[in-house]
Order: sequence, then C-alpha cells, then structure tokens
Amino acid sequence: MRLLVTGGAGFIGANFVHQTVTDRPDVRVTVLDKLTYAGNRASLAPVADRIEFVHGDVADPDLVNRLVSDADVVVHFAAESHNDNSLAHPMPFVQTNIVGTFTLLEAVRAHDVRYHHISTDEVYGDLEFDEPAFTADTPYNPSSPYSATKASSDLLVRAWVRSFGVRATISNCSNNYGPYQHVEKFIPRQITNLIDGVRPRLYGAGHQIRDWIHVDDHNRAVWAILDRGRIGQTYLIGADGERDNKAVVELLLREFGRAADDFDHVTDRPGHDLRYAIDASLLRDELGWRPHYSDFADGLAATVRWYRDNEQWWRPQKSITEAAYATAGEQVL
Ligand code: NAD
Ligand code: TDX
Repeated sequence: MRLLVTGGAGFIGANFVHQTVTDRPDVRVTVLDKLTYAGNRASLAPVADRIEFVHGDVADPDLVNRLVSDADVVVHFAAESHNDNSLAHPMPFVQTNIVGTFTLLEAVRAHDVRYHHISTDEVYGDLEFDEPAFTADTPYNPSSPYSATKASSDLLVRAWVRSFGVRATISNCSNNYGPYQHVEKFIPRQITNLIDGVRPRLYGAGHQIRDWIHVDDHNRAVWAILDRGRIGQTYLIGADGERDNKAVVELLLREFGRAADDFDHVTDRPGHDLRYAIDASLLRDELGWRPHYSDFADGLAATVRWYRDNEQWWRPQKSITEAAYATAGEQVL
C-alpha cells in the first residue's frame, strides 16, 4: 500500500507514522507537511530512513495532485489545531483546514484514491454536565474559529462522498495526549511548566471536562477504520476518559510530588467549551476496536516520563509559546 500522510510532522500524525512503520512494514509512507510552528522534523527522526518526507502545503493543488496520483490511500491529519491561536489569528485556519481539505478532496476525486479525514469532537459544540455523549447523529454546532473550520472541512468530505462518489471515511476524536504534543496544549504545557518549577495554569475555574484518549489508541482506531470501515461513515473515537481540567492538574501535581493546590487560575478562554464526551460504541461494536490505555493516570505518568526524557525536543518551543500566551493577555487571577 502507498500511503500519503498529511501533517505527519505534527503530534498525532508523527505518532501515526511511527505506529505504521512499526506495525505495517508493507506500507510505503510519504509524509506531506508544511512544517509550520507546530510541525517538527525531529518528531520523525526515529523513522526518517523508512519514509519519504515532502515539505509542502496541502493547499498547493499541483503538489497535492502529484502526490495523490502516486498514492493508494490518503490520511489527512494536517491542520491548524489550536483553539487559542484561532481566536487570535483565524485566517490560517480557514486556509489550511478548509481550502487544504478542498484541495485534497479534488485530488482524491480526480485519481479515485481512498481518503480518511481526521477530525475532532469539537465540531459538535459542547455539552452540559448531564447531557449524553456525542454520537455520529449529533448536530454540528461548533464554537470557535478552529472548530468551525474543522466542521466545514467535514461537511466538504460528506458532500464529495455523496455528489462525486469519493471513497472517504471521517473520524471525530476527543482530546489526545502522549509524546510529541506541542507545548502550547494543556497537558504538555503543564508538564513542562512543572519541570521548570512553574505553577500549572488553569483557565478560569478549571471545571471544563475533556474526554482524554492516548494518541496511540486514536491511531489504532484510524487503522481499524482504514482496514474495516464503511465508506461514507463517520466514526467517533474516544476511550471513556472524561476528567475536568482541575483533576488533570491535580494528577500532574501528584506526579511531581507537589501539593494539590500548587497551581494558578488564569484568564479564561473566550467562548470556552464546557464539556466534550464521546460515545464510541459504533467503533467498538462494528470494528472491534478497544483502547489499550485504560488507566488515564498510567498513561499520563508515561507522558510525564517522555517529556522529562526528551527535553531537547520541546525546549526550543517553550519560551516562545509562553511569550505568546503573555502577549495574548493571559493573567494570573
Ligand atoms: P498539530 O498542530 O500538532 O500538527 C499539525 C501538523 O500539520 C503540523 O506538522 C503542521 O506543520 C502541519 N500543517 C499545518 N498546516 C499545514 C499545511 N497547510 N500543509 C501541510 N501541513 C500543514 O496537530 P495535531 O494535534 O497532531 O492534530 C492533527 C489532526 O487531528 C488535526 O486535523 C486535528 O484537528 C485533529 N484532532 C486533534 C486532536 C487533539 O487532541 N490534538 C483531537 C481530535 C482531532
Ligand atoms: O494552559 C492551559 N490551561 C487550561 O486550563 C491550556 C493551554 C488549556 N487549558 C484548558 C482549555 C481546555 O478546556 O484545558 C483544556 C484543553 O485545552 P487544549 O489542550 O487547548 O485543547 P482543546 O481546546 O480541548 O482542543 C484539543 O482537543 C480537540 C485540541 O487542541 C484540538 O486540536 C482537538 O480538536
């Protein structure tokens, strides 16, 4: 199989490439990545001699057309992915997430190539504490520029399946954690703060709930969909990992031997979604997928060890990222 992976130098894409190279030696992997601030060649260093890397933009039609014509399957991870950035500068989200997906869809349509679209549970908006989890039938109701552009890209995929017969599947996954995640994101930000002796920073009261899944479990689900998924179907991916943000910070503080209240409340995110939760029963029942990481505290402890052991990977981004949060007006409450 000739597999084109977009965004393979980012967090989830890089872990997907590692997993694929290890588990599927028969697959020939090409990565297309623009190497934005979020992309890092070092994340692919352990597999560099077993893949082809192409530095380029998913919204470049000539390049995308050439690469897709030489592929059997495309898995599209590339995106602008951070909500806070989308509030400050929405334009790159429109360009990469919407125009980039459109560009790929036109290419897979022209060459009749199988396409898998990586998306997020945030397209469904947020839930009250007592509402049932999202399913594939939940109406779209995105809140942020990021989630609105991801929702737009999902709708393009659905239309290309229905109108043009493109052979596509979509997955909407909950919050991922694990190695190689950029230090702008919640868990790596707090781990690297703690390594630096800085107090974790909780937006507002910290009562918001996310449904955490280990990145390797997400990627195993993507492979289950590629192997056995139904064309045109949307699969929700989640591992029953609901925790509020304050509880996550408390677990991390325990991991570092610090007091449970040794954190700061900082300025809340505008429009901050309250709760996400995934009903993954279709994935479990139809495709037989099960998460390997069933204990969030264990997975988190392994992630802490990875950041302790790989400081050279994250250190160059840390001060730039914290300076950006300060410039955006984040303040201790
Ligand atoms: P990330 O920001 O870590 O990585 C994104 C990658 O895409 C980077 O390597 C970047 O250089 C590349 N990229 C950005 N714009 C590009 C362009 N125009 N052309 C080519 N490459 C480009 O993101 P992530 O957290 O790994 O997320 C990957 C995908 O998974 C995204 O589609 C995201 O919406 C989705 N997702 C993420 C999560 C999560 O918790 N992180 C959860 C559900 C879904
Ligand atoms: O310093 C922080 N303090 C804090 O309390 C940061 C960076 C975040 N938070 C909160 C905001 C959220 O409630 O933690 C939660 C998680 O924040 P993020 O890591 O920014 O993730 P989120 O906004 O939930 O979106 C993530 O999951 C869905 C990914 O970034 C998206 O790409 C994915 O689609």
